[in-house]
Amino acid sequence: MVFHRKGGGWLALVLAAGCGEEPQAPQIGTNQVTNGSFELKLSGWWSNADVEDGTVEVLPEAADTGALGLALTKGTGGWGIVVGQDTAPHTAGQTYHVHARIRGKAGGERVSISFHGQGFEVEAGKQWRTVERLVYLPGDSKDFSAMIANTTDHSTVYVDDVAFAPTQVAQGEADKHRDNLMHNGSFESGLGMWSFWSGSDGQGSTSFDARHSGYAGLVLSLGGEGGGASVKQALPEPVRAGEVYRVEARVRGALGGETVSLCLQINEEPWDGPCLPFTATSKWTHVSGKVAIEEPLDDQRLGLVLSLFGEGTVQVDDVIVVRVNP
Ligand SMILES: [Ca+2]
Repeated sequence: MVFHRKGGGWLALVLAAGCGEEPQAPQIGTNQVTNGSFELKLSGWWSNADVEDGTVEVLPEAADTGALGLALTKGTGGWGIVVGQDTAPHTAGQTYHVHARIRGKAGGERVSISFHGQGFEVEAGKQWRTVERLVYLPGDSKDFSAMIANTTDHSTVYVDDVAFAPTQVAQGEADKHRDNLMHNGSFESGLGMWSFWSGSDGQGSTSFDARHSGYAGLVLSLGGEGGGASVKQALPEPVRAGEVYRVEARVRGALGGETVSLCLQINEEPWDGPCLPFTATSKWTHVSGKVAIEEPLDDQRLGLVLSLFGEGTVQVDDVIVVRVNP
């Protein structure tokens, strides 16, 4: 995903594309955190260093740019050593852009970043890396915190240039569908609300080239190790026996012949639930079908799971789940 900040850059992209109807790249607004560069030491930030086994320091060797940066050192107690900042409330359906520069003292440290309760995890390397993600906030929330945590025992993570900014994104077909039970079904907010899983070497990301509508779509790929790669999103409410859902998605294979399935699946062993298996072609295909909820799944919380099986790459966009009966 390529991001464009307000002013400069975006106009050039429109002119280069030569078309006024090109979908709009994410438009990043004003940063909501103060002192994200830690030049004012820990001003504006709170931490849990007084209750957890670890330290929160601002040090010259933790700086990527400027004079100072943040060092989060975790011991063995608790979940993680955390810094946070309370920011202005969001409204339902808003997207935020998250930016940070991160480096691990040893490399391989796990870093958890969240905004208003929507989070993700990244791994630090021994060199500075840019973490840049979109998060999607489905509803109102009582949690207004922006948080960064080092969750790896006996390790130190350096952090600099932290920003959380409200972001305008394009609306795809799945977003415009009034009864869609999926949030961010057109992947305009990156993988916001979706969890990616692979049992082997699978990858999941969003890109402009994978769009069917809007500005972005999902790319799922698997290498020679096979197995599977999936994205999953929980339905907002438990399902009832006798209900019928229509599930649909737009899918295009890199070569054609890739094996994909769309399932409504329970979120625990034995992973039961109705599925629509299909084979991708090299052109966009509208996969659509109805699935019925049977008695054993009554009152269970299901998720939509879209999976790729076997080596290959598929593009996916506009995932829609609608309850059609009763
Ligand atoms: Ca899209």
